[in-house]
Amino acid sequence: MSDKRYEELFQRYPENPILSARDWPYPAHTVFNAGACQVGEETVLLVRVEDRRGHSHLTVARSRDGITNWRIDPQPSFAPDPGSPEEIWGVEDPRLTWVEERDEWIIAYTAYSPSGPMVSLARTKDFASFSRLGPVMPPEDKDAAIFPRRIGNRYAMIHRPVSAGSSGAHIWLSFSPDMTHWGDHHVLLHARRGAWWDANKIGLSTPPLETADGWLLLYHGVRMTAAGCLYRLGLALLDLEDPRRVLRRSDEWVFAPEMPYERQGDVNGVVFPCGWILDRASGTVRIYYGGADSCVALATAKLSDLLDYIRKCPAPPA
Ligand code: BMA
Repeated sequence: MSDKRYEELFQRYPENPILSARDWPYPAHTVFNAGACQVGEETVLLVRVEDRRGHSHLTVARSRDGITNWRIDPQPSFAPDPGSPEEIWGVEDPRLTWVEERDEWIIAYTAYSPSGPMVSLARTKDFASFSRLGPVMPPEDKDAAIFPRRIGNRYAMIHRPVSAGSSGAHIWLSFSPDMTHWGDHHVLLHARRGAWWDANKIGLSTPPLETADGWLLLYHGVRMTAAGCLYRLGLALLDLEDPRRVLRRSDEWVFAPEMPYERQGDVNGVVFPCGWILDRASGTVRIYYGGADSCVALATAKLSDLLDYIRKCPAPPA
């Protein structure tokens, strides 16, 4: 059984960042926070691109090895729908889930409406054409992802609502019979308080990953400091058949801004993964993350190391 130290849990790709605005085939301010998935022999990233108005859209980048030789769509692949007031200020931070029973990818993304950010869903079979399922959570809500299969007979979604006057932003779990109507809302993980790295504001990073031990979650904690926010990552494990049950949660962060491309950019001190891809043959997970809201970077980890780590973490208080 491996007992990896913090420094050994994740390995950054030495030539990070793997994508930045310089690589873009059309004018872009920054590229970051990409959803990720494997489609046949190719890695597909759905990259958040911010234009020089400050509005974001999503563009597909494809690569055979998931690291180099990206083929980037020559124009925005998924742009805000001019007919949807919900996305008038852009579409951001997509999380991709293959839903086998529907034979399609479901994209959970942040629609930036003048009333605040909210959760919308779209679907695609090929990342060439997309259709919208529409807004599913009103503002303020973001950091959402769908589970790959029904729990019981319902779809399940993780998301992060923020309500005025609440004592923090927490991660929630909701259910739906049809992917459109969502209810049975539960708080899944509370932001901690005080000095903790994940005090006051947390959110899901990558979609839940099904493992024999449970649903593995990677989430971000936001530490407010006098110099700004620090976005760091922790792990949690949910019961496979009843994901409302949190089995484990890391006390310490497992990944944090350390490299120059994570520490310095449009927003300093941010690592923000929206996608991870498990290669079942090698047991390696590739984590694609935004660095400082200014680039896309890659880190890898062994799934067995992450599971060994989280198994040793405490069960949260009942
Ligand atoms: C969050 C999201 C992310 C962003 C992060 C740091 O609230 O909006 O898109 O990367 O802040 O700026």
